[in-house]
Amino acid sequence: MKKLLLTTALMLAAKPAFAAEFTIKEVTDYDAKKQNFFSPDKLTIQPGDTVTFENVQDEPHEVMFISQPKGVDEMIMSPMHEKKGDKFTYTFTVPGTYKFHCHPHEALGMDGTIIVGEPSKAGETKNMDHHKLAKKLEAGDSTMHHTGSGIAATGKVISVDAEKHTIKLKHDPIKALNWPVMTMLFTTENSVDLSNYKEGDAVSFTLKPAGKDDYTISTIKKN
Ligand SMILES: [Cu+2]
Repeated sequence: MKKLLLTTALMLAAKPAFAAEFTIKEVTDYDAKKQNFFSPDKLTIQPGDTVTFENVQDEPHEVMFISQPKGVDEMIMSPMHEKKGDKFTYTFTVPGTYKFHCHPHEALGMDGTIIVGEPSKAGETKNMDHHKLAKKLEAGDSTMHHTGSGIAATGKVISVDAEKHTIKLKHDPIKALNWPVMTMLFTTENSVDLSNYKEGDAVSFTLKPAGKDDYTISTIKKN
């Protein structure tokens, strides 16, 4: 009897008294140096704790886990958070290091890390290949509008730096990429002349894949 009580007491002690709940905000702040970010973007929690990702304004974000402990089989991803208050909650049970990004803002460096208990050691995590998944979806999507090897899109100019070949656009939804309306900074190919573009111009442009999940503008014209 005494031994049984002792065992029960040990089991209770080994289990956390309660699971904690955390919130990570999905923030867009056009005045900030980094315009799209998770806050906080680094978080340490304990197994059994829950994290809620919450959009704090009407700018779209989508959470995707890109690396996680090998023991976690599922793909952890939120639906597209289109508006303020949209949220996604996940309970972390497997210890280790989890890395995530916002899919639409990946190229803009919107990412973060959650450590559950202790960080994973080398070789204890695996990458989740959302890009492969996205390509598969793209291949089977007949609603895409491709011109040549590029992806056709439209939008409005927010700002231009012709010298640096960058242009900030508020683009319309781009179905081929599963992108909602977003304001994004794009780099163009060097052959594209941006010197005649200014704020407010309505434009059509073509995106070409450039590396991992980045896109450059290969052609642009005013509408
Ligand atoms: Cu985002």
